[in-house]
Amino acid sequence: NGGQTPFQAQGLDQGNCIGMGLEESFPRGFRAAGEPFCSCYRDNPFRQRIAEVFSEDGEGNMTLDDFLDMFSVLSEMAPRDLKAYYAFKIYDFNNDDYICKSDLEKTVNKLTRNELTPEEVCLVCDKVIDEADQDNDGRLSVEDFQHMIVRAPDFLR
Ligand SMILES: [Ca+2]
Ligand SMILES: [Ca+2]
Repeated sequence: NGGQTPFQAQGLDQGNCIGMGLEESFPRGFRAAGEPFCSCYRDNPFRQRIAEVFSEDGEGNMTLDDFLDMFSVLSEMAPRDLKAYYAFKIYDFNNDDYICKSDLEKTVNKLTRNELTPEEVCLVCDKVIDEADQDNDGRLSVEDFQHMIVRAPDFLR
């Protein structure tokens, strides 16, 4: 009896029950298509924000359609303009259609996983706005942003 798993050792078939529950929570084809995507999505510091942007109610409660939209935008195949559009929405934390300095600070903090000091973050944000702000209004419009990512594609990753 040396080959028993901890589950079997407890006398119940618990391992199998748990496995079946997980299996049924996703439709089979959908789960297979989403699997590699889900594993990188789980580590994404923007996970909550992405869910907010793509959910119809804006609060992160995603329907299957929302999820499929998100999946197609985040996939390798999506056109760059489309990715840029959604990246802009994700970084525009207060939804006012501009990326201002405080939006950018949140973005930089997430991108760097809070490894920079507040002073460094401030410096980076000033530099980004300085370089990308085409019309000098101190904030980034979609046009400013698209100009920026042509030069700094890291923001789309
Ligand atoms: Ca904003
Ligand atoms: Ca601007």
